[in-house]
Amino acid sequence: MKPTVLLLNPILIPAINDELDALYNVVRYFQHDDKDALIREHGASIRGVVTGGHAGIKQALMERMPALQVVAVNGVGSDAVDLDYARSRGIHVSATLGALTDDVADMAIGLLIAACRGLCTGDRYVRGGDWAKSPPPALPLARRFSGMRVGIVGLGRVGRAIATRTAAFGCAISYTDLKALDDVPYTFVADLVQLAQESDALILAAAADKAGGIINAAVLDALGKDGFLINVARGKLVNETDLIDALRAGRIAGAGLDVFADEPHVPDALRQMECVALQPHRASATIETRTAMGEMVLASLARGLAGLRPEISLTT
Ligand code: 8YV
Repeated sequence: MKPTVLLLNPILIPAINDELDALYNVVRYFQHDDKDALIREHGASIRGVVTGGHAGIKQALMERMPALQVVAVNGVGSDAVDLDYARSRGIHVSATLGALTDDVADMAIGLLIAACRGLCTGDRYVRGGDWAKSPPPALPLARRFSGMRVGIVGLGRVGRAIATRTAAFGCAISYTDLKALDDVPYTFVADLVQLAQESDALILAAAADKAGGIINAAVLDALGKDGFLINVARGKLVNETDLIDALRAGRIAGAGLDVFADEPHVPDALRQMECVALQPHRASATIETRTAMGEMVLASLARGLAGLRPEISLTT
């Protein structure tokens, strides 16, 4: 009999879905309205779970799956998984480390250019017919990206990939992390407020397991009226109320956001601001990366269900 695997979020690559269906009895959680009844029916037989980085899985749901052996996170963030509980039961929790690095870094650069050059505003201006109606250009001048002083919060895989990209744009790069890293040529700044003060753009690439709310009014004020905030990590790193206040009052110049505190709900205030470029948590959403991630998920499930440790396990 095929092992039962619970899919908490859709996988968008058809070939990965086909492979999952060929190997497992796949229960697609997101397709069912009565989720409680679904788990009552299948909970006892579920041996594997596939979830997204943002969705994760809580202890309460894992508790209803006594045969659970492996949780394959289709993403790199593990902040939404109750890792201690999984560890206590010997459940492997894998993540797709490395697979999405380049795409997430690309998105950070895209959002920064979009925010400081007003790309979304320009697009709306042309698309809405305003250009033809009101020549000469009625849009304000934008800000230059090349040569900006960039501060990176979290110099893990994604942070480093952002650094190499910004270096190619002639940017001066500083970063903060738990400690200075001795294998990078960038300037370490321990204090986040000081990093913000010395940066034209602050780019968030940190894990959010323990760092909730670190971007607050003090950090935004240090970034200053010409500064941009870019977030491709987790919404909860930012105090969204403080961010909205700072943007509204012109205490920072703009923001580029792929992630939010309460996805998919984005505050109206942010949706209405021209100085903000928005994305619906899509930094890893390319065919290439989602295929690579899906293959890692398949490999982790195969090993976990065979009683072996997946190549990457955060708990075992
Ligand atoms: C994932 C993410 O791609 O990797 C993460 O932690 O948040 C995303 O980039 C998303 O969870 C899709 O599964």
